[in-house]
Amino acid sequence: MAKRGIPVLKKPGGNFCPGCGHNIFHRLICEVIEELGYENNQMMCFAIGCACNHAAVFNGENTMGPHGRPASVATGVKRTNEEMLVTTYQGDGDAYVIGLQDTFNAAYRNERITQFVVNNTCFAMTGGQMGWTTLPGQKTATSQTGRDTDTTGAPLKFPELVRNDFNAAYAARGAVHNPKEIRKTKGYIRQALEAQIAGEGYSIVEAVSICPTNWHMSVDQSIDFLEKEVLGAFELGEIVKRRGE
Ligand SMILES: Cc1ncc(C[n+]2csc(CCOP(=O)(O)OP(=O)(O)O)c2C)c(N)n1
Ligand code: SF4
Repeated sequence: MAKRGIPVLKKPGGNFCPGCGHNIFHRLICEVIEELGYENNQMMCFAIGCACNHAAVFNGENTMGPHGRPASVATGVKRTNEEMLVTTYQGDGDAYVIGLQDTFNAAYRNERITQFVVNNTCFAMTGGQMGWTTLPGQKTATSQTGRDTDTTGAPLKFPELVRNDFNAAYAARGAVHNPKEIRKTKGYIRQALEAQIAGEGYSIVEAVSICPTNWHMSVDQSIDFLEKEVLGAFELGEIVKRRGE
């Protein structure tokens, strides 16, 4: 059997907590970029949050912007480098709360970029505050009696929003907590990047992920919570399929 190597874009090590889905999702993206032959012709745009730890484990070109702005930075890079594979690597707080305007406008304009977003139902790096992906009733640092959807709205499902209202090329939600879902998520990443390469328009892949540190659970308890609660609110699968697929 062929030996499985570390993708050239991925440095070993890193700062993610044990069990965190960030590292797995990030590695899958690195694998697919290399498999598509774009490791020397790509730009990954990121900002702040645990997602910014990506910089410690990424061997390729990347550029950091202010919190929430990766979609706008990626838009600028792509419009001036049309042949380059341009991606963002973000948390849900970055992409869907602080950066919702940037993410929304990039998708609305059908920019030829691909957004990768880790949905761990909170702002993780700063201590697990409530975000727009927090589940109804979920306790966080800023919803200590549980999220009240009457006063804070219901969980935001951005890929579904793209399906309903925009002309996006591809949108999917995967998970990375077991081998079956990891394999499927890698397929979604490939579809999203191939859509960009083919010039079909905006693409996004969200990965639902555990955050044992801010959920205040063990890794096993976190996986159980993810399967029983989080996946009940965030359905996995391809949400916008590529036209002609
Ligand atoms: C404009 C601005 N507001 C707030 C912060 C503080 N801040 C830094 S990281 C972070 C949380 C990021 O959460 P998320 O994007 O979900 O990523 P995760 O840590 O969950 O991967 C926040 C609120 C900041 N750096 N800049
Ligand atoms: S705090 Fe949560 S999201 Fe951040 S690295 Fe740790 S487990 Fe991952």
